[in-house]
Amino acid sequence: MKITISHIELRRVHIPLRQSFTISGGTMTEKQCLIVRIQDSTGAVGYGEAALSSAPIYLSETIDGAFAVLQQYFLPPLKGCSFSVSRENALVELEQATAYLSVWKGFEFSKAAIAQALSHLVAVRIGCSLQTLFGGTRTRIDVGESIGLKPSIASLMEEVDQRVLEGYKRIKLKIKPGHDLELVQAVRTKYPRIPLMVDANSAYSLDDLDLFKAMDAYDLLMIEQPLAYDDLYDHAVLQKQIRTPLCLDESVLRLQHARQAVEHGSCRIINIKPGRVAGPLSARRIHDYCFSNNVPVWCGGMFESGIGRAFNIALASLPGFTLPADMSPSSILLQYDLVSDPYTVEKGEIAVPTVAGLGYVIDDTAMDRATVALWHVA
Ligand code: OSB
Ligand code: MG
Repeated sequence: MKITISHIELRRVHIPLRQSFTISGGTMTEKQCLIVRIQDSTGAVGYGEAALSSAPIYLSETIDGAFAVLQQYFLPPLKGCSFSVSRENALVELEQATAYLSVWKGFEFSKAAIAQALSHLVAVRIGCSLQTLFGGTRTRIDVGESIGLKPSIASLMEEVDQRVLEGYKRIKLKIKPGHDLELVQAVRTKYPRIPLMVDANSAYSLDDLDLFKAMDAYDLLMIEQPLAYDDLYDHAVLQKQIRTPLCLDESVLRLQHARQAVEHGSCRIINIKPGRVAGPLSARRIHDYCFSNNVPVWCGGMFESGIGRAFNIALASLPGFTLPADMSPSSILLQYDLVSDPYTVEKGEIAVPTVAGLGYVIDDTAMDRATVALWHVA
């Protein structure tokens, strides 16, 4: 069948967080993101989310920059464009439909929003779930919680206690220089056996080697992105000197980086965030490479709304995603969601939707309430 894009909308949405979230680079009090909505000539609709932060505290792409680039470059060429899709060949056809984006450098989260919206639209038109579209097999996803930097160890322990009680399958602690070993020590002393890991969001350098050697004593599942956001080399130097596996997040933006990291020994685990790697198709390629090279992967998050999370869940159901995902539900992260039926986490697991399309129902009232800017391709 043929898909002809007739209408494209871009929104900036703001949703207050239930509690502020601090990583080594700064604090977020509000979830801000961009939502792309693409409609075809039959009236079918696809949504995608650029799950960014407003300040460049994670990577360099920001909401304002992404909005401008989507407006000026990425979205206009799609209007009026046509492509064929079939159930048998949908992923190849989606690759072709998004190939025009590859001439532009960077802006992975913006590209991801388009790839998601087109994937959603294709899933609707051919009548399959996102899981089926991407080739996922798992029926449930294991969930871990990512806990931000807290004002005190007592407040950190309170949140850890609650999540352990609720059955979350792994605890991830954000760390930064001066707030690291004592957090790990406190949690490990109280919970000798829970799967525990830390995420530094690039806050350290090789000068901190002794700290990472000391972390080897705490049986951590992994240390996520300790060194620079664009580094592969120093991570390999560090990995050779410690036992705990390193996991890369920020440093892997596409398949080539994953391959270089694995070949060079920069990490033993990769966090695949579909937004960071320019969308679900690229995420699948990285998964397939890691799966065939026995490198475990897991699905990271960027506090996506129910829209972005739908793609993360579908991808996390692929067979190589063997470690718990950062997939806490909107009920603990956001004041409200952009879907009316957000998923829940029961005993640390999420059921993967099997219905055709996104798997969740867009809440138009919530979407309008969250919208602070709206633009259409003319
Ligand atoms: O590095 O994983 C990260 C949130 C903002 C910026 C960076 C990160 C995070 C998270 C979010 O840990 C976890 C989630 O989406 O549940
Ligand atoms: Mg991370």
